[in-house]
Parts: sequence; structure tokens; C-alpha cells
Amino acid sequence: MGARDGSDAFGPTAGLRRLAAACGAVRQAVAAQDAPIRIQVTGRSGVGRTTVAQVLERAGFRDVAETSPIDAPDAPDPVLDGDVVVHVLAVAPRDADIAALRRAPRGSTVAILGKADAQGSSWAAAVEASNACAAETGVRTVPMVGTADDVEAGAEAVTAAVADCIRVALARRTRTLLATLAAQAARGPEREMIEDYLRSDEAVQAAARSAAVVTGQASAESAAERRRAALAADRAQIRASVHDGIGAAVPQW
Ligand SMILES: Nc1nc2c(ncn2[C@@H]2O[C@H](COP(=O)(O)OP(=O)(O)OP(=O)(O)O)[C@@H](O)[C@H]2O)c(=O)[nH]1
Ligand SMILES: [Mg+2]
Repeated sequence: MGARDGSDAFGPTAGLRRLAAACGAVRQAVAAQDAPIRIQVTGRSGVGRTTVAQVLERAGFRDVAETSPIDAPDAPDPVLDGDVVVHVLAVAPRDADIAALRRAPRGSTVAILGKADAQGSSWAAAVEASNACAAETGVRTVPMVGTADDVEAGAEAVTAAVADCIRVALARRTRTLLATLAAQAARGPEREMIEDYLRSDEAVQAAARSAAVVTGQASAESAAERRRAALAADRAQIRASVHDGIGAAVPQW
């Protein structure tokens, strides 16, 4: 399989390259757009980070790096500054996982719930646990069962989720680049050249495509947020009625 980095949709295009060649002020911003997408695979020690990184590399993703473990005794947590973060969990997420996932950038982070087989639970239970993790953290979570040599289940969903994260990361980059170009045009001597580019079909289409990806991701996120809030309200109501029921059953004297 060829490299999968989403650059077909959002990589620097001919017009952008021409602009960068002609206009020194924007060269750095265009180079940032061209930089490879860095995928960090993180998680607690022994959860399966190397295994997941190998699965991603075999699927054709480039620039995949395993971080040092999170929540390791006497060691600071790794800096998660990748464009995409893949957070591996071994079935039940610990507090440190939940905290990290709650802080993680939405849309460019995915959690992988691994080792369902080793825990003796069924695939259906792993799917349910993934959904519970997603509901709790707001981060898309997919189950996977595998070893370094072989993935038994879930590899396709994992690669699809990582590809979606890359699309979101690239769309954010495009929006940053277009905003930087507009700011440069407003103050720089090469204003006309930059504005010509920003008015080009290429730039207008890139703006529309990246806005659609980022907005789509944000509205999926707010729908998930609404579901989480409804779930939390349901749970609170159940807790209150159980509490009232118990209260009512206790004789008051
Ligand atoms: N049964 C089972 N074993 C797994 C699975 N994923 C990984 N393993 C095994 O778990 C062990 C640890 O996996 P690694 O991928 O090395 O985990 P890691 O997080 O990179 O571990 P360290 O870098 O040593 O902290 C290896 O023996 C893997 O073969 C899985 O889904 N099921
Ligand atoms: Mg490892």
C-alpha cells in the first residue's frame, strides 16, 4: 500500500509552491504546510504501543513514533505534540489515560483499546468498553486485537480512524496557512502577489474543503457532547430516583 498522509487533499499545490518560490515572506508558512504529519503512539507501559505503531506502518502511514510511556513512576509524561496522537489502552482506561484523553485535541486524537483477547473478554465487550471510553472522554475509541506479527481484529477501523485524524490535522494546517497568508498580505510589501493567490480557485477551494472538514468534525463533536450530557443527566436522574426510593423505604421517625 502507498503512503497514507492525506496530502492528495490538502498538500501544497502548484499555486502555493509558485507563491512560495516568488515570495520570501510566505516561504516558511508554506514549508510548515508541507512538513510530514507526525503520528505519536502513546499510552502506559506495556499496553501495546509498539504493536500499534507497527500496524500503522504496515498500513502505509509514515512518521509514526512510539512515545515514552505515560504515567511511568519517577518519569515525566511524554510531550504530546504530534499532529496526530494515537493513545493505546489495555482494556480498562486508568485515571491517567482518562485525564490525558480529556486534554487531547479533538479530531486528531484516537484511542485504541487493545488486548481484549488477553483480558478474556469477547469482541462485543471490547466494542462496548470502547464506546464507554469514547462517551467518557470525548475521544473516538476503537478496539483492536493483535500482536506484533498479526492483527486479528480491528485493524481496518484503526487505520480508518487514524486517516480521519490526519485529514483533520491537515485541514487545520490549511486554515492556519490561509490565515497567515491573509495577515502577511495585510502588512507586507508582497501584498498583491499573496492576494492574487488567495483569490485563486485553488485557494478558495482549499479554504472551503478545510472548513468543511473542521466544521464537520466540530459538529460531530458537539453531537457527541450533547449525547454525553444527556447520558450524564439520565444517570443523575437514576441516581436521584434510587436515592429517593431508598429514602422513602427508610421509616421516618
Ligand atoms: N494477546 C495480546 N497481546 C498483545 C496485544 N497487543 C500487544 N500484545 C502483546 O503485549 C506485549 C506488549 O506489547 P508492546 O506492543 O510491546 O507494548 P508497548 O506498549 O510497546 O510496551 P513497552 O514499550 O515495553 O512499554 C507484547 O508481547 C505484545 O505481543 C493484543 O491485542 N493481544
Ligand atoms: Mg514499546
